[in-house]
Amino acid sequence: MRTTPASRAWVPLAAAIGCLLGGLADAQTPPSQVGEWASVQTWPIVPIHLHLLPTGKVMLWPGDGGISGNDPRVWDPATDTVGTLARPGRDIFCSGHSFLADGRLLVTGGHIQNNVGLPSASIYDPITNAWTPLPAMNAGRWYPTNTTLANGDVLVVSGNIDSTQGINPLPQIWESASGGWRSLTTAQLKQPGYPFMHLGPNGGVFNSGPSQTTRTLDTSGTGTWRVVGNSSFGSRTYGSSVLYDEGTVVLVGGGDPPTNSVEVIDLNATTPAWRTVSPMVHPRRQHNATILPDGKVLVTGGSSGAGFNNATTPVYAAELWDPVTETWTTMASARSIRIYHSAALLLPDGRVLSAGGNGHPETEVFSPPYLFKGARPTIGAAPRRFTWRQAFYLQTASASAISQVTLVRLSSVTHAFNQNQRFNRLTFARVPGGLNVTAPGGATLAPPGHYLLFVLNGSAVPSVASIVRIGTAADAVPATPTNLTATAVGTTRIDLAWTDASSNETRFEVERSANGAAFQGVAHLAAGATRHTDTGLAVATRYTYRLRAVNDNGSSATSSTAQVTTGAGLPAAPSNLTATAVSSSRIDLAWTDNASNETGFRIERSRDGDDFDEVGTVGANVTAYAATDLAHNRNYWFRVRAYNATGSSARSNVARAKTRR
Ligand SMILES: [Cu+2]
Repeated sequence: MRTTPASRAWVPLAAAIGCLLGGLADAQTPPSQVGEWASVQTWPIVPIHLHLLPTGKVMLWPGDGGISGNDPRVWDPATDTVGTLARPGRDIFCSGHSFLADGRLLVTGGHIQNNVGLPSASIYDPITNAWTPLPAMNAGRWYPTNTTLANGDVLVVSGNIDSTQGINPLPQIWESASGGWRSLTTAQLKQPGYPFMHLGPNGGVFNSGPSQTTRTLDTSGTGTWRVVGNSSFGSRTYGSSVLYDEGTVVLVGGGDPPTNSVEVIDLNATTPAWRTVSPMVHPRRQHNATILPDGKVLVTGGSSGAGFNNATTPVYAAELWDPVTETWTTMASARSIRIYHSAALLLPDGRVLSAGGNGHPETEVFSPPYLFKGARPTIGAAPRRFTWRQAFYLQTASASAISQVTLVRLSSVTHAFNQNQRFNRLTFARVPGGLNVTAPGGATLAPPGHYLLFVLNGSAVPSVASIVRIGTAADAVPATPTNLTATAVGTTRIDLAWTDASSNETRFEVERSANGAAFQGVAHLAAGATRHTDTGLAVATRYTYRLRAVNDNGSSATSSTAQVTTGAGLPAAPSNLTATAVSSSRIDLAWTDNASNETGFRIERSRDGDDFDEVGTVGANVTAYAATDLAHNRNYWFRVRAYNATGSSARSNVARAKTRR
C-alpha cells in the first residue's frame, strides 16, 4: 500500500531516539547472548521486496512514496555495494514472488495504484539478468502470495483486482511445462492480501493466516479447500507465519491492536490443531520473522501500538524463538525503525539483513549470538545439486565437531511475510574428512530449488552456507558405490573391486588411509570402473580404502570401507648358528634371530655336509633346537632358515658337530 509523504515526516526524529535507546540497551549484555546489530550501506532506494538470489546476492526493489517498483537493484553482501538490474517493464511494487526450481524468480501482479493490481507476470533470471514476460493471469493481483509447489510449479492466490471487484478469488498455478496458467475454478476464495501460505507435507498448501480460519488447498484438478481449524488469537493482519520445520508452522503476532501471542500447528498430526505457546515480550505487527541456520526464528521490527502502522510505538528489540523449548529470548535492539514495508532475510553467512520500511533507506544486519561463540565450522566442498532421499558427501575439516546439518530455502519476502523460506534438518553420518548426508525425504518437504546448506557444531555455531539446488534426477549426484573389497596381492599391491551403483558418474575417486583416519586420494578412474590396482605399497601394512562416485553435481556419499594388510615379505635369515654335542645321541643348536616377521624356523640336517633334509620346525622367536635320536660318534651338519606365509629366508651358516661315543 502506498502512503502519503506527510505520514513519514516524523521518521528522522523517531529514528534518532531509537538510536539512543538501542545504544543503551546494547551495551548491557554480551553479543554471545543477544547478538549484535551493525549498519551497512544506506541504499539509494527504500527496499520493500527482498530476495536472496542463488548467486548469494540480494535483489531488492522499491515502490512507495511515488517511486516505481520498475527499478530492481542488487546488493552484494560481500562488497556492500548496490548495483542496478534489468527492469521488468512494469511496477512490481506489491507483487507476489517465489523461486522456481531452476533459481529464477517468478513475480506475479504488481501496482497500478493502491488496491489496483496488474494481471501481468514475469520471470527474472539472476544469471542472465533478464526478464521473461509470461501470459497474463485471470485478472489483476495487488498483494498476492506465491507458493512454489512440490513439482516446481507455482501457486498464486489473492491480490486485489481493483477497488470495485476487490480481491481476486481465483487461485492459479503457473505450470512451467505447459507455459500457462491453470485456474483452480472450484477453489475460489476471497483471502486477505498477502495471505500466509506454506506447502505442507501432504502436498497441499496450508493457509495459516492472517484470517482466523485456516485451510489447506488441494491444488490438483480444479482445486479444493479443506478447513483445518481456527487459530486461537483471531485475525493476525500484518503478523507473520513461518514453516519452521517439516510440517510445523508458527504464527507470530499481528492483529490490530497487535498481539504478542504465538501459536503453532503440526500438519503431520492426524488432526492438526493450533496450540498457543509462550508469547513474545513485545506485541508486534509489521514485523518480520526469519528462519536461522539452527532452526530458530528471529523476529525483528514491527510496531506494538494500535493502528495500521503506528510509528510512535516501534519495537527495536529483536526476539529469538527456540522451536525446541517454544520460548523467546530478547536480543539486541536495532537502531532503525522497521515497520510497514520493511523486510528481513537470512544471508548465506548466517547474518540477517533488515531493511526498508517507508522512509528508511538505512540498512542494518543482525549477527545472531551464534556468531560470537567461537570458531565456525567450515564446508570444504558440498554438491551443487542433489535429489531427494539420496546420500551425498560433504567435505568438512570440522567433521568430528558437526552436530547439525540444515537447509534453509532462499528468502523472497515483502510485507512481513516470506513467501519462499522454509527449513529442513538433515540426517548424516560422520566419516573421516567429512559427512555422508541424506537429502530431504521428498519434494513436499523440500520443493525443488535453491537452499542454504549449513553445518553446525556442538555449540550450534553455523558455517557459512553452501548454496545448493534440490531437484529431479538431472540434479542428482551419483549413487554411492557398494560392495567394496580389498585383496592383498603379494607384499606391495592391493586389488580393489566394487559395484558401480550409478549410471551418471563421470569418475570415481579412490582414497586410501594407512591409519583409518586420514584419507588421501590415490586415483581418479573413468566412469564405469569397477576395479583398481594400488601398487607401491609398504609391506606388512594395513590399509583402508573407500571411494566415491562423482559428477558435475557433486559427490556421492563415501562407500563403506575395506581393509587389508599387505604381504609381510620374506623374513631375514638367521645367523651365528652353532652346534654342540651334548651326548652320544644329541646335538644342541643355537642361532641368532634376525627377523621380526617370521612364523618360525625350519631346521635342516645332513649326514655328509651336502644333502640336507628338513628335520623339524620351531616357532617364532625361538633360537634353539635339540637334535636327538642321533647315531653315536658321527658328524652331523645343520643349517636353519626363517619362514612365514610369503616364503622362507635364505639359510644360515652351516654348523657341524660330532656326537659322543
Ligand atoms: Cu504495501
